[in-house]
Amino acid sequence: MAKTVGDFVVERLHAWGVRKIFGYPGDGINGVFGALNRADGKIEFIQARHEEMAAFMASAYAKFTGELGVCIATSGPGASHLITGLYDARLDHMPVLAITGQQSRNAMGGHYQQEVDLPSLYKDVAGAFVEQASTAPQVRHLIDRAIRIALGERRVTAIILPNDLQDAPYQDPPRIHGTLHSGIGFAKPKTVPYEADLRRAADVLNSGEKVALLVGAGALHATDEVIAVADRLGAGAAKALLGKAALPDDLPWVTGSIGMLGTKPSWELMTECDTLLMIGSGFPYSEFLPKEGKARGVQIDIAPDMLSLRYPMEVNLVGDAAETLRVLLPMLKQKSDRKWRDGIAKNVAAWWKVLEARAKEPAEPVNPQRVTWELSPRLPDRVIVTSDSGSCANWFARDLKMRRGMMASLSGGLASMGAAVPYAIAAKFSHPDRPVVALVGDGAMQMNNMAELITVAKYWRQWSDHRWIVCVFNNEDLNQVTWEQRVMEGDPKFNASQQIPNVPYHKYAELIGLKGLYVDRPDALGSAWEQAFAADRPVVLEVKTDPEVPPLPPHITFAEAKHLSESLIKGDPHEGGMIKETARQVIASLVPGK
Ligand SMILES: Cc1ncc(C[n+]2csc(CCOP(=O)(O)OP(=O)(O)O)c2C)c(N)n1
Ligand SMILES: [Mg+2]
Repeated sequence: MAKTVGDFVVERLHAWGVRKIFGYPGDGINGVFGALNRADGKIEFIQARHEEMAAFMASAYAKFTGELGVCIATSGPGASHLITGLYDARLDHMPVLAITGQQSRNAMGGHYQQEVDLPSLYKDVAGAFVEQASTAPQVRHLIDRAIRIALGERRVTAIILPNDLQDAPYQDPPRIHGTLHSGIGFAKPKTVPYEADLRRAADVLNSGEKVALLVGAGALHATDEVIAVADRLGAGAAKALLGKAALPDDLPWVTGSIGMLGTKPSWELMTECDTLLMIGSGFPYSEFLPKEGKARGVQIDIAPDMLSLRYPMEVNLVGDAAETLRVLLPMLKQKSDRKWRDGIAKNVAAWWKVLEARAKEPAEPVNPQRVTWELSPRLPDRVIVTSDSGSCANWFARDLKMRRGMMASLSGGLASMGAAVPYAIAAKFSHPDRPVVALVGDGAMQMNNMAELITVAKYWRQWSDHRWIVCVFNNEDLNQVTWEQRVMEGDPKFNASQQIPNVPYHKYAELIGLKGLYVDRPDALGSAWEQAFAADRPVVLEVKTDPEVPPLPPHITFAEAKHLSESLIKGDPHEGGMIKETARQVIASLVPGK
């Protein structure tokens, strides 16, 4: 059989180093699937339950490996299903290539079945490069450009392949006018600022007396360098959500998460510092950074378009975090005054005690903070933790203590529900030897994570380490948003939109061949985690948690506190049960002035 365009696509992807593709089949892309089959395992195809989940997997695969993530889907509905997962990659700056089918070239423009204007649909999410192929000799440069642009610019790119073209004989571009002759390969450059700019940055940092660091995903590979710079500057460091694994939480000057899901010591660090060094972070909420003019700022980012966005920086350095900090370090003077750093460490130590007390507050039946509090000391080395969007992201951000060598991620920029289980599956395809834990709300389980457990049931036997645990926070509520309605809008809980059915997640796990555990007493949590980590197969650990424990920001504003009391007065359906000691204490400790 002559080589088809589909065969060439697979061969070229392989030549680029692609070894795994996440996706779902359909007749619009069968020409490429046939070629994948003929390639006899040169590229592993991983079958998701839904194209959106395949795109989340590709995004997470890029996060956990640092390589290109690839997803594939059929024309029409398959291609449109990919979109949310691709936006996840786009907003978190991950290199992902989407390959989709399309109707036959002869049918296009004819209101044909499953004909969607895919170049237009993909124009935003894959704006860096999206092309629909029309001839065989064009396909080579489409693949080469799509991959090089995705890797080089850390963007999403897309190639759309009409189904008849996939089956057409492959043809290299002829040597005539109007053809392209592209090649493969991309080597990541070493990006470091000029010395004069580093000196300007060093001057700002050397003249500060209270230096605060904010590290994000761009610093995940720069742990040693960040620690060395922080030690030299006597600084404290807060971590943006995607930078959770950039610094271990056992360092006394690490203040943990920042922002709505943040900690009090991070808030204090940012409000009291006189100098801010931001490294590899796109953390969005400026109100959690120093007041404009209160601190001098230096920022390091690999992407110029992320510089001086959230705070007007005095020195903006385009550079890789590790490389840049390494050359900056010798220019920094050792700070001798310990007062600032000792103060931060005192705040941090006190805060961990507050978190412990909050986790141990009684609740009905289990306090959700207790779930992550009990998990922290039991986390195995090298674990990968993922979280869904929802109230568990608060406990993931605040309560979970990361150690050196662990990884953690979630849908950061897009903050989409439904990402934790596909992320945790991609974690295993990235590092089959690492244990994996996913934290997920019940709403997100029902949305799509439950279906994706079937993917786990299909593949877990091929993972060298079988420890894969999803912890479900069953609170029969879309709780994060319920609290947003109360605190930010001053509205009572809207039962019609917020309440969700009770589902026996642990029993569902057993039905599909996984292990199910159920906990409805706080003192059973520790041993449940231990059982889950000791299991011989993936586990669904379902915990019945209390929806009345507020996942509030570390400082709520006066307006928010007022809204909250208004919603209570206006008759929240949970009014009776809600004004409990837990909620009252937490709120009291958060209202400024108390
Ligand atoms: C795709 C998507 N839809 C809606 C939202 C808005 N949203 C954020 S958190 C949340 C509630 C999540 O509920 P659940 O998964 O049960 O977690 P809980 O907050 O109850 O712990 C919603 C609706 C979102 N982030 N993503
Ligand atoms: Mg819930």
